[in-house]
Amino acid sequence: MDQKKNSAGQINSKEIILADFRLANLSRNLSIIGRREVLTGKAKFGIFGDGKEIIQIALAKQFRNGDWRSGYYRDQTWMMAMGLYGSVEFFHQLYGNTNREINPGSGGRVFNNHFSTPNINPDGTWRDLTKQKNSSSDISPTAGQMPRLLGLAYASKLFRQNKELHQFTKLSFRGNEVAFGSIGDASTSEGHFWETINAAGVLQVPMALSVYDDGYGISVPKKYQTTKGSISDILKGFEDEPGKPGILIFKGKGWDYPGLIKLYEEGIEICRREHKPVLFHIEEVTQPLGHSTSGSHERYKSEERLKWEEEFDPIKKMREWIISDGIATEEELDKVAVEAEEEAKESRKKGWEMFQNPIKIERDALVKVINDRTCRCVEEIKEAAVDDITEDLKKVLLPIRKDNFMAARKILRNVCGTCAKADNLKEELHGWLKRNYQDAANSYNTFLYNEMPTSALNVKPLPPKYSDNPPEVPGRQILRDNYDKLFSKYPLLLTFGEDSGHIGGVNQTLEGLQKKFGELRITDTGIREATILGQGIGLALRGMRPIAEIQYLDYLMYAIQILSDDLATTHYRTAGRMIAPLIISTRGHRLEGIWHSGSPMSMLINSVRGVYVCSPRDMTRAAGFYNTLLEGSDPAIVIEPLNGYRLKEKMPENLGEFKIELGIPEILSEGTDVTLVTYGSTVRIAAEAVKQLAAHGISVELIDVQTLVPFDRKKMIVNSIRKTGRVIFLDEDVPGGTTAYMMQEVLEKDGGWNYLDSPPKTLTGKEHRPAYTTDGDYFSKPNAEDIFDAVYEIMKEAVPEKY
Ligand SMILES: Cc1ncc(C[n+]2csc(CCOP(=O)(O)OP(=O)(O)O)c2C)c(N)n1
Ligand SMILES: [Mg+2]
Repeated sequence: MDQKKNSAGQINSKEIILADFRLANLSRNLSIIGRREVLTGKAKFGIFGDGKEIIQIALAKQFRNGDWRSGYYRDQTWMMAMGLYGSVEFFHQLYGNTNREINPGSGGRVFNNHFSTPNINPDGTWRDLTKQKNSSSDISPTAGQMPRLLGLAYASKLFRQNKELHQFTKLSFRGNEVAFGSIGDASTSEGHFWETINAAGVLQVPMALSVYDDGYGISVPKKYQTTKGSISDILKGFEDEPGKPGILIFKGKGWDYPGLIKLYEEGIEICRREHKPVLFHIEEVTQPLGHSTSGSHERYKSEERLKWEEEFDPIKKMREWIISDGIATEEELDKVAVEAEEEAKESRKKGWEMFQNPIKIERDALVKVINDRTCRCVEEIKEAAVDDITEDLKKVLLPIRKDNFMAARKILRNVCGTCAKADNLKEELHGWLKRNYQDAANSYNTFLYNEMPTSALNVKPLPPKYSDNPPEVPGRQILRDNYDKLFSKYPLLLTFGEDSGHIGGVNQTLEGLQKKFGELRITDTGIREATILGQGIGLALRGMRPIAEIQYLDYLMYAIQILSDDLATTHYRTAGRMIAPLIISTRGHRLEGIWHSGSPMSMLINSVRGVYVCSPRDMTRAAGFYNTLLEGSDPAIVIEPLNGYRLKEKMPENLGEFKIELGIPEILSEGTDVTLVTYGSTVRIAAEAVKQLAAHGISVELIDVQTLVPFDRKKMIVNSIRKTGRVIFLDEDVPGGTTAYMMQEVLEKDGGWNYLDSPPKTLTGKEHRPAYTTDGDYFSKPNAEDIFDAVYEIMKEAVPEKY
């Protein structure tokens, strides 16, 4: 290899430098062509990595097998430099190609330049993560990548410091992995950024974050984003000092190829060796094509800025450096640049053909079905409509599947049903639609939940076993002793949260366990719900089994963005190739006060589809859910009933073993008049009302749904309604909240309306947040008397002569 010392004193081969120059050019050309594809209507939206090419080439040089990335939509060159993204794939992403073989990162489900690598095999088993370069899956919300980045870095710390984990050689090589992050300058204004930086400093984790400072967040310049206009200046207080561990801050320039290579080499070496968080503030970065295809930057950048951006274009600067250092000639570089441009053009062509061909094949098959029809309709208007729609379809210039389906469904409306079955166009069209809908559903409507053998839904239930005379203990002890078994059973299990460590949780469910299992497994964290969640996601992506503690359900709101945008969509947005089996443990219901209600369940279930939601009525059930979830591989939330920690329950003998099936309600008392459906803490109040109603001759079937997602997989509630003919849905959420959800599941989805003899009813909390004190609670949430009256009223309406 032709080696040469460059002006920065580094040894670099000409071959590598030219390959880097070629990649930068290729990437830039892809961005330019990609933008054009959107502006000419071939793709819907585009966002690109122009201006950030050189930084990412330097950065990628330090990325080793086993390392992790959590970045954003500017990282195309980085991914290409690591061999994880090809130039044709670039177009598959841009067009939204749903073929998972050729567009594996997202299967066309998300915007372009959102990446991922698989962490599991198709059967759900873990891949050898140390033998591949790993990228977590990008999300579009700015700074949304930060909480997860913390978790990816934290995993390395655990894999290094907890010797018990050294056996998991496919997950980590003793924690030597760096978690690389990237973020734009403007996104550092987000709270997630600051929460993550602070937590990384506290935890001392190998997190290497690059801030690409191009001076703008879309059109808004830095002076509106960052105090003093410099993120590294204002982060100074976080900097490492002797005896006061913090973060290391490096500064570089986005166009300085040799400087950036050196900078990253130095910074990453320390980060990897010492597990020190490092931040690279990369200034003087350009964005030659503007923010995205949604607008042009000439609208907001001054003439002067635009001129500067041209002058400091990193590719232009790299070229100047290569020439001035005598590494290659202008002609050599021109040749490389032309080759790169050709590859980009060629890739576009291939990508477009691969996107269009299957759509055209689908269309042609449809047209053939119509043209081949032997039976003509006697109604001329209908015949003409069929022909017109078909002709219009053939004329569509840039066909997408929607055109085919719209045409097929409109034609269907105009086909007579009078032809013989054999040559019946209606039948043919139905067949075409069914086949192709199935295919489209596979492309767009799969992988919300784990459907692999590792699904928690496949875990076999095992009832709690009791001795003849089981001791009755406060519920929290059942959880604690169950955890004790789980921590012995699963070395990869850990839990962390506010007050979880030293004191063993605010409700003492982890009492004494830190002492027994160590601070790395039962850990206190700062008050930072979003990054507690992200910490859990990062750990789960790396094969650990985290239980992230959120002190109370109401505080989950601080983390709902990460929970909803990141965790809940991980499996779906990677078209099934990543899982993050994070368990979130929290407690709720029956608390008093506006911010301690524990009630906003519909907020949860409607924003976290993709995550299972368990709402156990007592601690035995809660423990059973943890036991089930740890045998499966799905993200889930367990909401422990807050007022149940001190209530006595029978202590099972098979702690750590008994398991409760997800999605299977339990009938707590059999009845014949009314079915009463509820969950969580309200079960106890309902049981009290059921007793009172029995004394007045009304027989209620009380059903605890146990898990809200999945919901009643065996239609047990409908079966109950068949018997009673009446149903009431009860909880302490807002009107139209979770009771409405349950009602839809039972009456509409499962067909329960068929068996109703009385109108269905919901009984919920008031619309306002619940007020403080027992009285506040009594008048804010349903109580036993309310339930009594509601049920009594149904009966009175049904059998007025009796009640
Ligand atoms: C939470 C959120 N708010 C707003 C947006 C819309 N948005 C997308 S990119 C962007 C600007 C980001 O700027 P910066 O972080 O500097 O990154 P750059 O695009 O400049 O590389 C904005 C406001 C978003 N995606 N997410
Ligand atoms: Mg920016």
